Formats: sequence, structure tokens, C-alpha cells
Amino acid sequence: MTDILAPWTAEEFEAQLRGKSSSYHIHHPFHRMMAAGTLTPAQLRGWVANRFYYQISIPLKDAAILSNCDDREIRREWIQRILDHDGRNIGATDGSEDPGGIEAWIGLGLAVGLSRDDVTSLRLVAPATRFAVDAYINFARRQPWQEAVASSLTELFAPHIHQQRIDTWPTQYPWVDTQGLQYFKQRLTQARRDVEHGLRFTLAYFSQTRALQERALQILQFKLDVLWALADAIMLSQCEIEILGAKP
Ligand code: AHQ
Repeated sequence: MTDILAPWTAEEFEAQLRGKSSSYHIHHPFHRMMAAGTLTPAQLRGWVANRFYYQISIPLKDAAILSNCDDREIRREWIQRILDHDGRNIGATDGSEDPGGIEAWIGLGLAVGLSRDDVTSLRLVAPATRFAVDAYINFARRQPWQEAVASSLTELFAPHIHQQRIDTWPTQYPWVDTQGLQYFKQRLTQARRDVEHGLRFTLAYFSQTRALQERALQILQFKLDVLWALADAIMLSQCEIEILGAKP
């Protein structure tokens, strides 16, 4: 059916993409509890420890896109995403370096009372967390790189959730060292820059036919479902810990 429909205009296509904001994980009960300040310290620590698996997987996802992508101009922009997370030495002469987002997320772990080993050992990561994140990474490895680019567009909605944490945690969770919020602060600019690139490409590439535009919406819904399933996994794993005691 979509083969005979005319493609949406770029404005209509972008509105369709942005219209999926209602499926974004900011509306998940766990994130609504986070914003309301009703998470226990253990639940907040569980979220930080589980989300670390997502954070360390993002560079693998982006490296998969680079390895599949034959367009040098795309690669020149996309590689910045790996550096944002892994960090790099900025000035070889003065030895200055950017420790990167993964290190900042470990700092978030320390700020909520976890040890570096609690976070980096991954021993607190629930099986369903791994399944949700691995589904995203394997999508990026196996699908055409153009589809993996489109899947990153859940970040259309990310600045809102990062800003929400920056605004609410100091009053809702005053026991958390505010230095730990650095990760969310740096993502505000990085996410906006990433989305500008990913959206520009997606609007151009997927606008060739209505079927391609519908495929882009399907891909975005898949990634929205990954983030929703990730929140499900974290919320349930915390219930299991409360019922069973410490993680077996
Ligand atoms: O910290 C996040 C991040 O680095 C990324 C990369 C991007 C992608 O390539 O899929 N998505 C993403 C997201 C991050 N944080 C999530 C959050 O709620 O803290 C949001 C998530 C996204 O919206 O996709």
C-alpha cells in the first residue's frame, strides 16, 4: 500500500518522527518515579549500575555503524560519538585529555554511593538489561548502516530527560553528589549535535519513498521499545532484589 502513496514532505516526515515522543521512556513508570523523587537510594543505584551496560555498549554500536558505512563524510562526523564516550587525549603536548562519557557515568555511580567496581564489574546488571541493550547493538551490526543511523533518533527526545534530571535530582535526591550530574550536562550539547546530524541524514535518505519513510518510523519505534524494555528490566530487577534479597 505504501508503495503507491506519495512520500511525506520533509516537514511532515519530521513531524511523524517527533510524534513518537509519547513512546519515549520519560513516560515509563520508573522514570516518572525518578522525576517525582520516589525512587529509593537502592533503586537509583540499580538504575545507574544497569545503565552503565548501555553506556559502554554505545561505542560498540557506533563502531558497528562505522564499520558498515562506506561514506567517508558520514564517518568523519559519526566518529565523534565514539570519542564522546571513550574519551581521548586532546593535547598531546600538554597531556590534557577528555576522560569521556563512560568515565563520567562511573562518576555518577560514585555520586550515588556505588564503588567503581560495583559499576565496572557489571555484576549488578540484570539479564533483561543485557537482552535489551544487546538487541540494539546487534541491530546496528546486522542492519544497513543507514537504518542504524535512524535508530539513534530517540535522542530527539533526550535533552528533555537529561534536563529533567539536572533540574530535579538536587532537590529530590539531595544525598547524591551533584558532581555526578556532569554526564547529563555534557549530553545536553552532545545529544543536540548528534540529532542534528542523524536527523539531517534520515530526512534525506529515507524520503525517497513513502515505504522508506514508514520504515524509518518502524526503526525509531524499535529503539523506543529498546529503551522502554530497558526501564522494564531495571524496574523488575529492583523488585526481585527486594523479594529475593541481594542479586544471586
Ligand atoms: O546517554 C545517552 C547516549 O549517549 C545515547 C546515544 C544515543 C544513541 O546513539 O542511541 N542514545 C543515547 C541515549 C542516552 N541517554 C538516555 C537517557 O535517558 O539517559 C537516552 C538515550 C536515547 O535517547 O537514545
